[in-house]
Order: sequence, then C-alpha cells, then structure tokens
Amino acid sequence: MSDDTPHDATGLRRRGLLGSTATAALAGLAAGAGGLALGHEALAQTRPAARGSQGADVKPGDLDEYYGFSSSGQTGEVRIIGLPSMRELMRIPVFNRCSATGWGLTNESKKILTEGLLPSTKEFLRKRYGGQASGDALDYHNGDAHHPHMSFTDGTYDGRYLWINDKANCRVARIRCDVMKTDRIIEIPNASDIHGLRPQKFPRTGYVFANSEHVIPIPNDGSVLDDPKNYWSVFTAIDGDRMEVAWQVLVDGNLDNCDADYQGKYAFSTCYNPNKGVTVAEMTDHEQAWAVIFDIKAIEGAIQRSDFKQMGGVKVVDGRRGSKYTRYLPVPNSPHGCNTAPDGIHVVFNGKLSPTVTVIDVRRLDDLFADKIQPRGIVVAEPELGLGPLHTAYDGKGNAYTTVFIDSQMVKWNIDKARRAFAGEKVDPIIQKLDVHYQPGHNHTSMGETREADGKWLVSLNKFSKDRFLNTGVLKPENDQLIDISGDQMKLVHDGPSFAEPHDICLVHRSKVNPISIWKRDDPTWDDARRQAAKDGVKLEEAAHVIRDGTRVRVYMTSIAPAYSLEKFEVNQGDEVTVYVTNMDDVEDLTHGFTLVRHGIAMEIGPQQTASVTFVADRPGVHWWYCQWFCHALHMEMSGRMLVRPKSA
Ligand code: CUK
Ligand code: CUA
Repeated sequence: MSDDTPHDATGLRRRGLLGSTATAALAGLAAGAGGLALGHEALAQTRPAARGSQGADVKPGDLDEYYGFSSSGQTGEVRIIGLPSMRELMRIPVFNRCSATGWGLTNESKKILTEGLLPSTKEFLRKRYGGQASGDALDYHNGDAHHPHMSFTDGTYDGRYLWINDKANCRVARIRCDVMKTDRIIEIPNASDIHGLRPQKFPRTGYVFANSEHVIPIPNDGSVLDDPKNYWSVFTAIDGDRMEVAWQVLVDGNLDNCDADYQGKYAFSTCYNPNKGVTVAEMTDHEQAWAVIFDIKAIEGAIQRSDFKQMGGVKVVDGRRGSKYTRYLPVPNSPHGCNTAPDGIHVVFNGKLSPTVTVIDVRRLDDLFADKIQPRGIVVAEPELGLGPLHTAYDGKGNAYTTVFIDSQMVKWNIDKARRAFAGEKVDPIIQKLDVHYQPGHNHTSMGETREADGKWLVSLNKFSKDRFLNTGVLKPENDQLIDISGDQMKLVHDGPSFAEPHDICLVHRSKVNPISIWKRDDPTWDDARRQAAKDGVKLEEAAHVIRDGTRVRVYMTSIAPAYSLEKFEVNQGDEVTVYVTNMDDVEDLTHGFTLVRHGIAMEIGPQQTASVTFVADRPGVHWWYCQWFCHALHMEMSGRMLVRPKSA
C-alpha cells in the first residue's frame, strides 16, 4: 500500500482497499454498483424482453413488460411482480412490520403508521401499550391488504400512486410510485372493516372509494347491542390527494367490492346480507341481494347543501334504501366482485352464491336516477357461467374472464353475445372454460381495469395449490397462474407460488411507471429529521455529531461505503437516543443499513436517504451497530460502537 494513494471521504485508501484487502472478485462487486446501473440501461435498450411476443420466458437480464402490484392479504404488504416472468421483484411494507427495512421501527415509518389513526384508536393503543417510552410505536401490528389499485388520469393509469385497503384495521394506505414507498395511512371512521377499494377513473383520481363490509351500529358506542336492524355500513370517498375522508354514505347491508365508471358520475358496490344477519345462516338466508349505485354528483350536492350528518368526525349522507343518492339493484343471492369493463359501458356484478353474473349498461343510469326506469331495467345480461363466480377481468376486445371458485375454472365469455342471449337470441356467450389450480379468487388482465386493456395476459390468483408444488408442510402456498389470452383460446403458461394471501393484483404496463433510483435530498419523508437537525445546528449531509439535550441524545451520522461518519458514541443508561443516518452515497442500488445489536433495531437507508430511530439505551456496555445491507467489499467492517455508561448507584 503506497502512501500517495488518494483518500476518499471515508478516510480509507481506496487503492489499498481494492488492491490488497479485498479479493478481486469482491472488489469487482463493490466497485460495480455504478457500472451495473449503466449495464441495466443498456440492456433495457438492446433487449426488449418479451415485448411484442407472447413468450412468457424472460431471459436472464431481460426486463419484464408489466408491473404486477400484488396485495399480500394478511401479510399486510404490497409485492411487485414482473410479468410475464412472474418473478417477485420487491416488497413494499405497508401495514406490516418489516425486519429488513425497519418499517414500523423508524421514526419516519412510525409517523406514517400512526398519524392517520383515529383519536379513539390512539387512546386505545396508548392504554394497551401503556406507560411505554415515547419511542415505541403505538400502532396496529397487523393488516389485511386486499385491493391494490393505481391512480388514474382519463381512464388509464398515471403512475402517481397506489392505494390499498386494510380489512383488518379499517385503514387505507397510499404508496408513492416514484419511490415505491408508503407515504400515508388513514383509518376510516364509522366502518367495521374496509374491504373493496377502487380509485375514481375519470377525470382523475380524485376520490378513492372504499367499502365498509360488516354492518355495525353507527355510532358504535355500545348503546346498540343485539339489534342488527340498527346496524349499517358506509361507503367512503377518500380524497386521494389529501388522504382525508371527503364524505361517507350510509348503506343497508354488507358492502363487498366496488368500482367506478369511466364517466366520473357513478360508483358501484356489491352488497350482500340484505337482511343484516349476524350468523352465516342468517347472512345467506335470502334469494337476492343488491348492487348499490352511488350518484357522485348528487352526493356532492348533498354535502354542499348540508344534507348530511356529522358522524365520527366526517360528513355522512343517508344513502339507505329510498335515498335519492343511491339505487339498490336487486341481483341474485350474494354478489362479490364488481368490475367495470374497459368499453366504459358495462359493469359486471359477480354472483358468488349464484352461478350468474349480472351485467348493467351505465348509459341507462341517468334514467334510473330520474326514476324513468326500474332498477332491473339497467340489466342487459345475466349469463350463467359456473359455480361460484367471484371476479371478472377484460381483454378490451369485448370478452370477459370470470373466475368460478367452486368449479376451479376461468370462464371466457363474450359480453355482446351475453346481451343477445339475454334479449332472447339463441346464442351461447361462453367461449372457453379453462381449468385453474385451484379455487380462483381474483383475476386480472394486463391493463384490464383501464380503457387501455390490451388483451395479452391474465393472472388467476388461486387460493389453493394442493399438489402443484413441492410439499411445504401444513401451510401450502397459493398459486398465481399466468394465462396467455392473446389468441382465441386461453393458454396456461406458468404456475407461481405465493405466500399468504394475495387477493388481488393490478397489471400495469411498464411505460406507465417510472420510479427513481436515488432519493432526492429534499424529500418530505425526513422533514422532521431535517427540522430537528437545523435546531441542533447540524447539517444531515455532513453530520458526525452527538447532541445532548438533558436525557435525550441525538446522534447524527452519515454513511458512505464502507464507513459511518461516527465510529462510536457514548450515552448514559436510561437516555432516550435518536440515531439519524444519512446515506451520502449517490449510487444506484447502494443501500446501507443500521442494525443495533441486542436492541431490536434495524433500518434501511437508501442512496441519499435519511432514516432515524429512537430507543432507550438501557443496557450498559459496548454495543456494536453494523450495516446489514451488502454494500461494499468491506461491508462486514462497516460498523461502530455505542457505549452505554451504567447509571451511577
Ligand atoms: S376479495 Cu379476496 S377473492 Cu377481498 Cu377482493 Cu374476492
Ligand atoms: Cu453499508 Cu453494508
């Protein structure tokens, strides 16, 4: 090692590092981060993946054509899948806790997880975790994420946001698609559980519509107990830009799934349990339930004219049967999925306990609300498809694809033929039934919930995989199957196991999404950290500071591979310590971490990101922290020490 080797910002001799300390292979890996970025760009230009062909085979280094944003059910996160390869590309923590990224541990994520909770929930959680230090999160620790959907402009995806519901704890989250991170979570008042969720498609999102499923007393204050006739559900319109409830509509029965039209006038929800049963027997003891249609403009008018009640802190319009703001369309039995077709004309309500789906024509809705026709007058088809129709997707060529749960099949049918059959013509709307494996729930076509449905791929999210994979013990994966729908007949081309329990996926062409690879330093995510640093006279980007403020200690450091700007810091036992790490590496894919041993602390710090974590230093001794994200040949050496001085007796 020669002494004229230039020093980099970390104070390490780069040539020494590359020349002797590390092996050649590791050095290549460490130095390669920048070069890799270029390599990807070049690859994207020269090898356009499966574009234009219907091969599902994506060669090593080739890129997929579609993003699949997959819910994860009770895992509580969102997963990014590449299509057609079906490779899982990334996970976005949302309602869950994440050991890798520190979601639920960092101050930035805790703020997002807690600030949108209802005051009553905050109070409840404070008591539940009572007396804990201010650094501990007071939030729900689980979620049940069902319906991820992207923001729209003019009827197609615009790449701004994804929204997803949490059925378990009544929340709706928003994910920023520029960084693919959750940026806001709100809890919905007056709801029992938030299930169906869809963004407004036109003119833009706009509203995000969310359904409360189980009926409950409103207000749910304990004054109404076993009197289900006084139980209701609410349809919620969230302002997707501000992430606040704009208004709610009080509804009869359990709301299930929902969708919006392509005109910006109406929204739709399937609605089961019309008799407000509270047991399975009661809930299914009926021949007919409803699809509820919401007149958006009329409801907005009601809000303006103050025709609402303030309940749970939000404006609630009465949309129960007989209301001028809603219509209740009788449909057979217990409908489930609710899917607007890309033609902008048809909406399909999937029968679930009825073998039929009910198709309406939205051009008749003005007449319906003007009471010129009866509710059933908007129905233009009701084909019988098989046992257990749950969800329907579209190819943009006039065909629909419906999952039938009990039959374990995907049914391809033609909307026009179904209309003609309904009108009395002797024509079979069913084109093909394809076995899927097994028990499909949601399905989704490429760009299929937009007016740009392209009819290339269909994904069937099957609830059971049974014998399709190596036996994984008592808990089996689900099976996400890829089906080629570019030809006349559906062709099954791929089985993809997935962990509990994705319900829904939205398939977005890659041209709609353009995430950045390096955080911008002025990102609002760490505004609080920036403000605190300014008060402490510290610049996050140049930080190597320990600020003592009574028993609060703020530790500021940067990370540049392979070192932190602080090698150690000292605190007293019982101090409340906040560590801020700013990753000053400006290189794509160069993420660092901060894991503090025996403290239950780990966080991701992406390139140019600031992340912080607060904890009580209650364990005297020397505690190493280390970088848990492989970043450099000297990644293992990237570490430091916290010294905790024992409380003097
Ligand atoms: S629901 Cu799960 S299969 Cu929550 Cu969209 Cu239909
Ligand atoms: Cu920094 Cu590993």
